[in-house]
Amino acid sequence: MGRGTLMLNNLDHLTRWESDWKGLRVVVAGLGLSGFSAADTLIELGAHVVVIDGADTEVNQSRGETLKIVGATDVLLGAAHLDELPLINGLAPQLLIASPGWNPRQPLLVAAAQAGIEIWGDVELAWRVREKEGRKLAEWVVITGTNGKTTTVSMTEAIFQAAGLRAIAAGNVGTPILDAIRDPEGFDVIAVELSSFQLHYTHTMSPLASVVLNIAEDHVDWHGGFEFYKADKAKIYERTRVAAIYNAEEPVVEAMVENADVTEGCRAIGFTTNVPGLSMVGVVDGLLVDRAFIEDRKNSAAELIALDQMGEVVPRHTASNAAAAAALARAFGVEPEAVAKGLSSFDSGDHRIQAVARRDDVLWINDSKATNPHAANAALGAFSSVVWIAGGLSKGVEYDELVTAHVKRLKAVIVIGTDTAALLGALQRHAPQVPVIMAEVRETGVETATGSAAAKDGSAVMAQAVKRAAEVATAGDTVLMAPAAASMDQFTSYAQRGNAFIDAVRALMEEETS
Ligand code: UMA
Repeated sequence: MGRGTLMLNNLDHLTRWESDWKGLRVVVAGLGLSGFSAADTLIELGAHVVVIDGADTEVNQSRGETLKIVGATDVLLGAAHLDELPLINGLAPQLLIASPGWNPRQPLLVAAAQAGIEIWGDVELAWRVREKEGRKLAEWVVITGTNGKTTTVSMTEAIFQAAGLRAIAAGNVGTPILDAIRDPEGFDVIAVELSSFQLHYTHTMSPLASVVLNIAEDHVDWHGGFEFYKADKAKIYERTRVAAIYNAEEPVVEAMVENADVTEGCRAIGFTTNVPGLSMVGVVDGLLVDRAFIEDRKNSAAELIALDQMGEVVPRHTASNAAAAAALARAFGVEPEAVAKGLSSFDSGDHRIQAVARRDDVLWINDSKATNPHAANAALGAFSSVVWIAGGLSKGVEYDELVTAHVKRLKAVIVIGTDTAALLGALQRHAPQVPVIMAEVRETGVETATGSAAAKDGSAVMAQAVKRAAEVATAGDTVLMAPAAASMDQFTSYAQRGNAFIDAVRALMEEETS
């Protein structure tokens, strides 16, 4: 490597915990889960860290105090700090760690890029400090996709644990990857869920196995276009060492593997809910089978699990996620018995096509996890006559395709959310005959006397939506709450939105019986 390259890329030597991080001047952008873990790690490593967050809230103040006590150089809270890069000990920063919520057009990130300062995410930092004397060095299997990431990462964790391995699910699923990395004992393997945001800021990761589950329009506003979103998702395959796993039913995903710069010797492995071809995991007669990781794969397949062992109803997308999780585990060397044990013990959790009640032959389904049109598409496709509760934060996506695909099954649409223009436009264009009922309660959090927003729990808006749905639903209909949008305009999370729906449906049932 020439001197010029060294100067431009002067952080290349930082590749393990014991590398020389001392005195490195770092700005950490964001004081949420990932920002806190990154700042805390860097301080422990001896770096000089300034943390910036646009929100001067009580939570951030208290987190900031904690970081100052352990040795942060400074913590800057409030919008005033978002435009200019701070000096650290009188000098320009050498590295900026961006939290996933920060898009690359933020002035601070633009300034860093223009000044030639490297920008990493917490995942890049975690990759570079994963090796530490005296700690077990974990393999990484990494998972992304528009939908199904959290289910698949949890299934993968369950399979690894069933195999007797020390394993954990981390990353976008909720446990920051740096927390998993810093576990004193270490892990045999970490199942890492990665969002497109995290992938954008990841540059040198070289996982054992990687998978893109599926691709559909999402987070377009953050990335500035669907093409950029896809390109960031595809980064997951770069430098993969053993198996680059793709959804064989989605040519776009397969093309990502074909174009990826993987490590020499890495295999492309497909997964499918159909009969698997050579080098694939798939389904034959209700059995999940492996035609990828067995010696005689040309002529035979190894049985992993009968799908009905995973539950009474196994929807197609669940079988698809199970196939992907099985492929990741098999790439690591897990035996078929452990795949079966892990998948049969796996509990898919709430808020995903979850039956809440059936009364007078009307089925009430909570699919709050449908935070984008692709996820809602799976839910809508499962029922024939639907009263659809939809709407929320649309994140810049289009609804035309979704409405066109399901117009025949829509009996009525109850619209919630504050950002309804895209959904209403699509309904007007493609489903003009379907009644659209607006939930008029517009709950977006209440300003309190102290100026802080009171918690928004959306219960009133959901109760109204459920009442309106009950007025139009008749025998044979399904009331489906699958908003195809994020929840944060009226609720605190998709889980809380789902719980508000469950509560409202139960309250309605009680009202009717009393
Ligand atoms: N902030 C600013 N300016 C900005 C954006 C954010 O100052 O322009 C500040 C906020 O005030 C806040 C902090 O940055 O204090 C929040 O950072 P963040 O939004 O990046 O969130 P974290 O708490 O660090 O959580 C992140 C992931 N969040 C996002 O990607 C938005 C979590 O995924 C993840 O679990 C966590 O890291 C640990 O890895 C959540 C998510 O919604 C579940 N993910 C999206 C999804 O799944 O669709 C991608």
